Amino acid sequence: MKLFQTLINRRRFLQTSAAVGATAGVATAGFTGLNGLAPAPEARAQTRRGETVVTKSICAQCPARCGIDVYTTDGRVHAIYGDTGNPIANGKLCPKGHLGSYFLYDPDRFKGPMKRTNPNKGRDEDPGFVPISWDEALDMVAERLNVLRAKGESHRFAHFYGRGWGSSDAGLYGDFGQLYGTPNSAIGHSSMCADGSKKAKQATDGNNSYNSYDYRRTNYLLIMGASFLEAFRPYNNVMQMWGEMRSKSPKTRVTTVDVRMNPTMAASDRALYIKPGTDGAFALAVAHVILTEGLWDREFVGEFSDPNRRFVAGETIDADDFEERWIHGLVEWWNQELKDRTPEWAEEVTTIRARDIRQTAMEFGSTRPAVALFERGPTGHSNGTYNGMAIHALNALVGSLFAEGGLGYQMGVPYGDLPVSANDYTDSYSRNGAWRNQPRIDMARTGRWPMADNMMQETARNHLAGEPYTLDTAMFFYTNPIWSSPDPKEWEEALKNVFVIDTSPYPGETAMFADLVLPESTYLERLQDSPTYPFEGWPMTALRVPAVEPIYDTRHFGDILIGIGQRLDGRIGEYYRELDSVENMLRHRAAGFADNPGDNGVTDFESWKEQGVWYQKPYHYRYHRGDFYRWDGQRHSIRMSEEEVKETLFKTPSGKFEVKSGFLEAHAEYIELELGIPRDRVGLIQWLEPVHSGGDGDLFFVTPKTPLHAEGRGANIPHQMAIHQPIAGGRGTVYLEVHPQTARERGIGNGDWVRITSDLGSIEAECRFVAGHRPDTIVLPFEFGHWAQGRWAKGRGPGHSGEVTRNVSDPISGLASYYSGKVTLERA
Ligand SMILES: Nc1nc2c(c(=O)[nH]1)N[C@H]1C(S)=C(S)[C@@H](COP(=O)(O)OP(=O)(O)OC[C@H]3O[C@@H](n4cnc5c(=O)[nH]c(N)nc54)[C@H](O)[C@@H]3O)O[C@H]1N2
Ligand SMILES: Nc1nc2c(c(=O)[nH]1)N[C@H]1C(S)=C(S)[C@@H](COP(=O)(O)OP(=O)(O)OC[C@H]3O[C@@H](n4cnc5c(=O)[nH]c(N)nc54)[C@H](O)[C@@H]3O)O[C@H]1N2
Ligand code: SF4
Ligand SMILES: [Mo]
Repeated sequence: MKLFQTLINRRRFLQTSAAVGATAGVATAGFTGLNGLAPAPEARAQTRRGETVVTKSICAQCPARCGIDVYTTDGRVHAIYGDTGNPIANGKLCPKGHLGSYFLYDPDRFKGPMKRTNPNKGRDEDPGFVPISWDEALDMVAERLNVLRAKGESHRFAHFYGRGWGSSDAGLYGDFGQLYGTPNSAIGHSSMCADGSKKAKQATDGNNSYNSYDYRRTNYLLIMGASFLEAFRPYNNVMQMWGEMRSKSPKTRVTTVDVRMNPTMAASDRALYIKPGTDGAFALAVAHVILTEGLWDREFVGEFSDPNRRFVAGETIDADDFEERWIHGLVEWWNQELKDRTPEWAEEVTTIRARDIRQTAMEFGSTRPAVALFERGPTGHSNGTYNGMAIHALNALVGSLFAEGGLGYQMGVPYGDLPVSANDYTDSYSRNGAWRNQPRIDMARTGRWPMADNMMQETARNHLAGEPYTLDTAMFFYTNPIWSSPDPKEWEEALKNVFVIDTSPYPGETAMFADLVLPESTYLERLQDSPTYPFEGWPMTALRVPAVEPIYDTRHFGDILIGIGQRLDGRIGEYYRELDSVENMLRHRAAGFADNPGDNGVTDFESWKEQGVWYQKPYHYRYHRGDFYRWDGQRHSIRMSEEEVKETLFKTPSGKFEVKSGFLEAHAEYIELELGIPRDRVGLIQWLEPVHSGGDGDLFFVTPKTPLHAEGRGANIPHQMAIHQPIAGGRGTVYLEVHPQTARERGIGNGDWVRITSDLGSIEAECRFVAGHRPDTIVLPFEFGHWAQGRWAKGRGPGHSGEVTRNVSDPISGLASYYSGKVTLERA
């Protein structure tokens, strides 16, 4: 295709080779060869072995953010290993991490900014990209934005992002929105990712966040719908923790609840197959047994005033008889919900045998410390928030929150301030312009989705309906909704008449609809901060240091945004001129380390660059026998008052762990309307039937992540796919995993080509028998079925799972219900 032909013009080539020469310090035969030109004579004559430089950087293929040592010889990256000084990597990487150089040398990469010449957009339309200079490209964006703002329509500009890293990219959005004047800076992809678990935590303990975990000292792990050995964050590290947990004494016992046989199920002590969408019922029954068997942590939960009293199935208790300690609403929860949630009841709902539920509950309740964790499995359904809350409440019942061997929340990084404050650069339009009265295009945080942080998947349909308005210009960073969203055809329609700016280095599906491509440098070419995702709780921030100068005419997203800002009219331009560059920002951020030296000696920008990471142990908070303690610099000795606990740990209205959620009660009317729960009951953690989408389908359809898959981004890496091939299918095909009985009932044989159909459409795949899955659930790994993204990514399918997945979401968290779809299966 014309599109993928080398688009470097002569000027760009000269810039490129000069830059590479500068990094390597020598003219290199290897690199110039890439551009198809004859190597310089000195280089050809060179006989000594190339010098290898090791750069500390950060892998960018998944949210684990592992520290990497990048080995560069004569300007070419040839090896990537785990950084021994990085606490997540500990010198190791997952298989994807080692393959990072393929992202750098991907032949399908955009080589510089491009402008679309074909006004028609569609899967079969060649965009007709032609190269332009960065100045032209940035001027073009600024001009559009200035015109919109002058018309009072700045809200019709939206930023969208997926994998943001830190203060030097996604961290720039808030100020941009406030200065320029748009509520849509930025719309993140979290509602297409894993917001369900965050909301379940916000609703119960007030922290809108994933957890940090103290696996090394955990003695029991209950894993529900999280792919611990394939995806759970931080992936490389949790695999290492698995090794520690399973070889220490006492060995951490593991029960896993999933809908299919995945590596975690296979490696666990007990694997329980649950009917999709029913995890809440299982967790409620476990809670029921913990209470009836008297296994709860009395110092955390509270106790009966009369020690002879007990929780008895079906019998209410008197509020006066039980004194609640750090839990709010337990008596009501028991009386109105839990007392009837017996294992026998749960067996009917979940299909898991009552005696397995009881046994799991007995083990979980009698082993300390014990942790219950979950991710997209239980939450990717219409009842996802309640499912998550029920699982998370198990941690409270056994006193694991902030405890040794339990779970906590990630501490922030003591960054220095930026050189300038955006507040000093506002004008009357940014302060009072009409945009202030406009909702976000996705309607998140409005009456439509009052509790959701983002609703990216609603954008396309809102734009198409003109409700609340239509978009004029949309800029995408590290997200590709035209492929990864549920029902992506909505996006294909919508983006036909929006001016689209994509910053992807790769020709993904969204880029194929772009009017302007401003390609970012790949992760091995850019400088970028990267504070950790929730990990062990203590603060940590890594630095991505370029291993090579950009090999093409690309820039870091932060610098692209600053470049646009500098070209905007009025005071905004001044602000971005003062901010100057990503490097300048990061130098100011690192100034915060002077008073907070890292455990590895990092005190400033230079030492941060050298070590690749700043961190400071330990975690500051600890729950112990009924009280919370704070770190005094030597030990956890400062007992925290109830007010301090409420401010820092349980950020709920009651300052306690809420099994009757004040957060949900504040939205009672909405929840009643959307989910049909009587208003006075919405706060209680409860069983709610899932609503499945997809029409008359008789099979559940699940599209999980695999170890060699990197969200939608790894599909054009031939080595990743080659290693994948035996498990998931390789070139030109993808395996749909089907229970043999399910297949035979439909006349389908192992290896047959099959069609998966929902009320939205059909996709095809190759059938593969997997006797380990539930017979009512078929499994297609996510990441296959691209129609763009590069020459190796295309044509493996055909069709991608999103195309048969309805765009429906949990009304509370807003998480797209990726795992609630039903389909039919037949021979193709
Ligand atoms: N290798 C790899 N790791 C990654 C990523 C990646 O792309 N590749 N991406 C990262 C990202 S963005 C995210 S959001 C996380 C996601 O991390 P996870 O949520 O752990 O990943 P999923 O693959 O969605 O796995 C969810 C599991 O839930 C199961 N499941 C589906 N429905 C149900 C159900 O109703 N009940 C139960 N109990 N189980 C169910 C699926 O079979 C699957 O095993 O992973 C991160 N880590
Ligand atoms: N059916 C189904 N769909 C799913 C899921 C599922 O389990 N099943 N999982 C969901 C989940 S958990 C997530 S997180 C989303 C992820 O989906 P998205 O939000 O779309 O995120 P990515 O796949 O990270 O984004 C891919 C885009 O980033 C570009 N890109 C790659 N590297 C870079 C870079 O260095 N810089 C820039 N600027 N861009 C880059 C790629 O070319 C591509 O355009 O998908 C969701 N979609
Ligand atoms: S776990 Fe994620 S960040 Fe770490 S090496 Fe693998 S892909 Fe890279
Ligand atoms: Mo995600």
